[in-house]
Amino acid sequence: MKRSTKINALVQLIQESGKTLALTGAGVSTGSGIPDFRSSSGLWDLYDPEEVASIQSLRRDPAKFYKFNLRWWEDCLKARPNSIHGDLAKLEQLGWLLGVVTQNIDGLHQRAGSERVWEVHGHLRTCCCLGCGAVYPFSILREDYQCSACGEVLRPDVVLFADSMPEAFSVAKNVLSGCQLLLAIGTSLQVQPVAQLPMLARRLVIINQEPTPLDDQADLVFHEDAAGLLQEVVDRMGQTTGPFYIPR
Ligand code: CNA
Ligand code: ZN
Repeated sequence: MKRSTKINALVQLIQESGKTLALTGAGVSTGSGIPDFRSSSGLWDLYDPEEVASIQSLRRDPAKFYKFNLRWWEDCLKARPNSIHGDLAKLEQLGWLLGVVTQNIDGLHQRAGSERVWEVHGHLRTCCCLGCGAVYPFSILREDYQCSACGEVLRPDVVLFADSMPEAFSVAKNVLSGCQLLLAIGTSLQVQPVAQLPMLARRLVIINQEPTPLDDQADLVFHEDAAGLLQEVVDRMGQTTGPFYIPR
């Protein structure tokens, strides 16, 4: 199918859908300078995730865990939203998108203006104590990773390997029920259980630079930079409002 025909089909799917959501992954933030995990230049090509980002590695050697992870988390906190975050926020404001379910922990959707964001792999706003459960602002980890109340190790409120899923994941599943169109953007769809979420939507569009295991099940697949594609979608829809539009 020609690219312009596919874009027409995508615009039509969005126009006909009464409930569209986006599911985003690390690929929406590579344009903000945060490397993803699974591209050929991704972080997991250089490091073993079990070794550096599991709850076991935190318990085993917290100093090493924080030395490695704080570096890329600080990069996330310093990064600025890019046009993909901006275009998704715009589609939400226009009422075409109900909101964004994201695997990212960088908070860039909210900083770009998205109001309904479900962070299924956690975030970098808080951390908590593995011993007593006390909650602290994330920034405390720059100084110390021990709980001032009980002395146990603090953990970030991001999902680590071998962790159970946070409350936001069940909420996202509920939000996705009755979803007519899911736009999976910049995600390799290889991480469980998030990779099961697309099955909850009636129609699926995948926008990812590389093939994903769910490409066969999608109604449309775009293997390209999501930035250019979303720009074209917003150009086409930017003058109109959708089912979730709230006049302000
Ligand atoms: P992933 O497995 O690294 O996949 C990212 C995908 O995005 C790859 O298949 C790339 O080909 C694709 N991609 C990269 N740039 C673009 C682009 N501009 N347009 C379209 N596609 C692009 O990442 P997932 O999110 O699927 O995996 C989930 C992990 C990654 C979650 O646990 C995240 O927390 C974790 N992660 C998050 C961040 C972040 O918060 N920014 C960064 C790195 C990893
Ligand atoms: Zn404690």
